[in-house]
Amino acid sequence: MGAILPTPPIGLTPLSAYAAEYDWLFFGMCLLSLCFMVPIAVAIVYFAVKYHKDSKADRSERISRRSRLILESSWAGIPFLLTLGVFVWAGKMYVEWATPPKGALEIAVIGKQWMWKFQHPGGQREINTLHVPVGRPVKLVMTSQDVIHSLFLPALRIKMDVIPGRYTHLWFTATKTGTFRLECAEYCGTDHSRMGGSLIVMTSADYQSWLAHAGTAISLAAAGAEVYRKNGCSGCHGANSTVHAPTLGGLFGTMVRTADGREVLADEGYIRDCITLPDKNRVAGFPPIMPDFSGTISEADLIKLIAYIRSLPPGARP
Ligand code: HEC
Ligand SMILES: [Cu+2]
Repeated sequence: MGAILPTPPIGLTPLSAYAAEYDWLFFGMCLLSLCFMVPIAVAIVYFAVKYHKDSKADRSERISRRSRLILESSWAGIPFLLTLGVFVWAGKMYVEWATPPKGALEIAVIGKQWMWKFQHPGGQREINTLHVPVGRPVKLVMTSQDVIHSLFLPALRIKMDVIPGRYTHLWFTATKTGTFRLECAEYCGTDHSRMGGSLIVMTSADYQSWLAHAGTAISLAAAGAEVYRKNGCSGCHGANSTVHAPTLGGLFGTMVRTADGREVLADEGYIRDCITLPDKNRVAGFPPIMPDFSGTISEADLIKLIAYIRSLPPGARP
């Protein structure tokens, strides 16, 4: 694992074990390419000169079938095994990149022309600056309010598209404190080049005091309760409702059977789709009457609503 690897000698200092390992993979591939490219280039030039049309080089020697077989299988086989090794290493890193650990600190990210909006679980909001604690896994749950953006954190060697109508993820565990760059890596209009800011990694204690001073006493989930009430969700999903609608408490993370017979994981994206694209996943055993709230609930409110639904204990019907 990356934790035991020293920092590679060149380039921007990596800010996580993943980033350090990423650098080794990158330098390893460069080195491997050089190891093949240089001898092959030298051999091409050497043989081109030695056997050019008018040269008197001895061309009589014939290579035996057996040596040809050995030669050909080794120049096909050795690079194949080496690149397979690169593939396995990169595949392992991809899985690591794509699998946020359970219990990571979740921060909501909304990209818009031309700024980054961040919201912490306690409701603290910030623009173009992201404060995170050191040594703790952080998971970014990201969406866009307009066009496609891409959040790029060079020191962490991670980047992910931020897409309207969908949630994408990034996660990392920063290994040292400091201020690092944060950028949009997808051309998104006039001020794309200015759509950046900073990632500020703080000690756990500094982060806690930053949270305390950043205002907003109301958590994301509590703010979501207000969105839930305002939009009349309880009219159907509440305990006193006469409408036959599913219980939302305990829904998050379970598998839902849809009316057309599919099994869908109830993650952020699923709940979002239920609210903004209800026809996509009608729940089996219920009348298909969940209204379409697309366009009426903002991205920021959707994030709060999802936090609220996640916070409900199993069986709760508020
Ligand atoms: C008119 C009644 C009604 C209202 C209002 C309503 N829902 Fe629904 N909702 C339903 C019904 C019925 C279903 C199940 C059938 C379906 O998917 O259409 C459902 C399904 C859902 C699901 C999927 C549940 C599951 O078990 O997979 C979620 C999440 C959801 N609603 C959230 C909301 C939220 C949030 C609001 C308020 C913004 C809301 N609903 C407003 C009737 C309603
Ligand atoms: Cu952008």
